[in-house]
Amino acid sequence: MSQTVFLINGPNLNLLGQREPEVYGSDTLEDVTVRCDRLARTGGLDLKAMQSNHEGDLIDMIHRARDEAAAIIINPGAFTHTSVAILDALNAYDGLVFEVHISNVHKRESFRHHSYVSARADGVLAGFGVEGYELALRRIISLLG
Ligand code: CA2
Repeated sequence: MSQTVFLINGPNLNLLGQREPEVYGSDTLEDVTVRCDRLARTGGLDLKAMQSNHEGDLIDMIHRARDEAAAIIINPGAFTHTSVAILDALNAYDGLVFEVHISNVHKRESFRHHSYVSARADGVLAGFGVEGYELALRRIISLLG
């Protein structure tokens, strides 16, 4: 049976492609998910994608990953910079974790420079636009394959 990768997106990322294209590009979250889904299948993996604006839902999904996923790709949105609870959930997960930010958070306001999630992540991509999700997935395919 194929191994599963969870693609988890946090608050406001449902608006991708609808606002601020100069920062986040013009692809929608659906576009990103379709591309990642295709790439995962090419690499022999299943992809399960979810987005939520609610911290508890993201934590519940990370808990589900403990039994269901070999890797997580997560863009926690603004919770990146605030959520010890998401870090705690990821610390209770044994698989691979890749943190993705569409924008280069280090080139932006100083409150975006710190990430709680990076303390757990096996890799961090920032500033590669939405291609960052596919780059993270390529790395997972090469590690799991
Ligand atoms: O660069 C990233 O991917 C971020 O995780 C995006 C978060 C931001 O708070 C982080 O500092 C960096 C914000 C997501 C908001 O997404 C939108 C997308 C399109 C239009 C409006 C918001």
